[in-house]
Amino acid sequence: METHPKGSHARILLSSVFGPYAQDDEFGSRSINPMELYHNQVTRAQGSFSLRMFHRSWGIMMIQENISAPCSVLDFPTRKAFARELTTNHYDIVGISSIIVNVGKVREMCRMVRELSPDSVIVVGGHVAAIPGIEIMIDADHIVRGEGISWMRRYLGEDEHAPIRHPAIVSGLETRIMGIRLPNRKGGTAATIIPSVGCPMGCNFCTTSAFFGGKGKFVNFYETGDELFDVMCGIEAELKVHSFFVMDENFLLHRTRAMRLLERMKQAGKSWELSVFASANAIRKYTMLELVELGISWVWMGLESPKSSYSKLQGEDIRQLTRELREHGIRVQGSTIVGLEHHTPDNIVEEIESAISYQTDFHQFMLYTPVPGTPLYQEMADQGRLLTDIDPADIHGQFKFNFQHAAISREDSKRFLDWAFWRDFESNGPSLYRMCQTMLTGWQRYKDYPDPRVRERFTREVKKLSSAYNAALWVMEREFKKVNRSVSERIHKLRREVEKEFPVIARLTAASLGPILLWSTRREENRLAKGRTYEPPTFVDAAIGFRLRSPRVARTLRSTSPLGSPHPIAPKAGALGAPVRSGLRQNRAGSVRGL
Ligand code: B12
Ligand code: SF4
Repeated sequence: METHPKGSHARILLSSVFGPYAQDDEFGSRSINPMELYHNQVTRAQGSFSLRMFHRSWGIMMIQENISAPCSVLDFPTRKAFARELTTNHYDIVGISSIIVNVGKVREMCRMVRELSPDSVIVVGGHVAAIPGIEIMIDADHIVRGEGISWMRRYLGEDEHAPIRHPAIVSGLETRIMGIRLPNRKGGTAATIIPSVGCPMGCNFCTTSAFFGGKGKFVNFYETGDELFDVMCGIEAELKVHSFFVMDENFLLHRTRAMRLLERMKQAGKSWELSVFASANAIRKYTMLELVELGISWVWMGLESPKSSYSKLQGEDIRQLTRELREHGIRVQGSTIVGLEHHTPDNIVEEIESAISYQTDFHQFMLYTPVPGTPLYQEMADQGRLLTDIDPADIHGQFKFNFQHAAISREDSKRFLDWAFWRDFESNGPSLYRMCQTMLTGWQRYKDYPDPRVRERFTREVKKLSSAYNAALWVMEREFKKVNRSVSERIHKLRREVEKEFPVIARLTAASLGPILLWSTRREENRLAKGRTYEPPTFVDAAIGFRLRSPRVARTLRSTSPLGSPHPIAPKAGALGAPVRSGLRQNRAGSVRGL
């Protein structure tokens, strides 16, 4: 492979695509597609109760940490900030990271680099590279498919097999719920840890599996539980966290690694909490006690329809598994695909109702979507079923089908999807309430557990439940009367239970904080109704040696420590103008009869 003539002396800029994101524009931003995880695809119908937060672009942070060349990361820039960076510093290499929906922004950024920094080599990586014919859609010198750390190391003439260093990443930023922005307290937010990329299961629609090699393949950054344990200890010390968001497509599939991690945690008395992604069959390889002792406190799993070819469990098994997990204090985030091949207008409502009846804490709904690079995309292309006039900015599973479904029209795909979100909210209540339920059950079950690590974890969690969350329950109970009285009664019952367990603190907080939260919730509901959206702040993690010329951009100079942590700059207020698609008011109109 060709290497850069300056090797490790090349000066590098790695950037994510520019914002704003949550508004419609000519570069492919869409109001329906904010730069948020929950509000984009999980709690989007939950109005002011939706969990709002941003996540940094971890792929380029990982690359930055694992090359020795001087490298700056620019995250969530505006177009202006990107232009300013290109003209303030001279970069030999400009790397752009993107997913498929943002290909229009990548095209514009390549154009800007050619104009403002004509000597720079342009490297484009991330999922956008999977688009067939991308080479002629954008003006880049290198398009990198798959794992980027090893590619960049090779390109710079560095050792691609050197151990992977993990940056200290705060998993979520600017968390907001019920109109309140939570304070950025050190250690208050989980750290992200990325043990591997890809998934060997190779489901034919799965873009992350396909991108990193497909069935039977994946890339492990940390092979063993020991390696993982050491990395986690480093991050724990740096960020003062006990809680980790484990960004691995199927963490529990790798049982030997997980069980060794548990052994090390026990030896060292680590009372960690892990939020993981795992398939149902992988979860079933563990007993509940193993999961609890390993600190699994949140699990994101596919709830494949038992009638689909992807199903890993039968319907009753899924129901039992989700119930069992919640009874052991493990929050469940279910993920349901809407518009599978066997779905028809006659059976889809029943299938969605069945998924909702599993009563998970969170529920993601996604349209069945052939994404470029996946086997499913190829199949659909071979069958001539891809809709060819769809803008890539609209192919993300939260809008409408991009293929000809046998029984469901493109327009109806959106209506079923929107209805699924609303129906889950209406019949199960806000996810915050469901989480509180799981937390209480877990605490009641494990408060006297012999292992002090486990007791400590549940006590930590329940502290929030007995204080601020109980005030939130008081608000949800009142506000939900307008939506579904029986859910409001369930919330009331839970609040009473919490107050029985913690009579003084819980009542006091509900009485003092409750009215304030009620006010902020209603204010937020009004803001959302007027079209308020939120944008992430811009970050510059500058390498030592780069100039700080722009007076408007405060940066962080990267420390030489492998765990040097990034900081935000120039926080930005939410942009007004986008139509709201969720909330207590709007969605009350959503009904199955409307379909
Ligand atoms: C965190 C995350 C987000 C964050 C945003 C993060 C950000 N700052 O951009 C949030 C939650 C906001 C988000 C939103 C969305 N996301 Co998202 N997200 C993820 C998630 C869960 C983790 C990404 C990650 O960090 N992975 C770990 C890192 C190490 O891997 P990586 O990013 O792929 O990077 C590696 C390589 O790709 C490569 N690489 C990456 N960049 C570059 C750059 C260069 C120069 C080079 C050389 C290499 C390179 O090297 C890296 C190391 O190997 C992935 C799923 C996943 N497991 O990856 C989905 C994923 C990336 N998201 C996806 C989608 C579709 C979306 C949304 C459209 C929501 C939706 N409807 O699903 C929105 C888009 C928002 C917007 N307006 O742009 C898809 C992308 C599909 C595709 N083929 O394009 C994924 C793969 C999920 C999925 N399975 O469908 N997302
Ligand atoms: S199990 Fe999940 S992560 Fe793995 S290939 Fe299937 S859908 Fe993708």
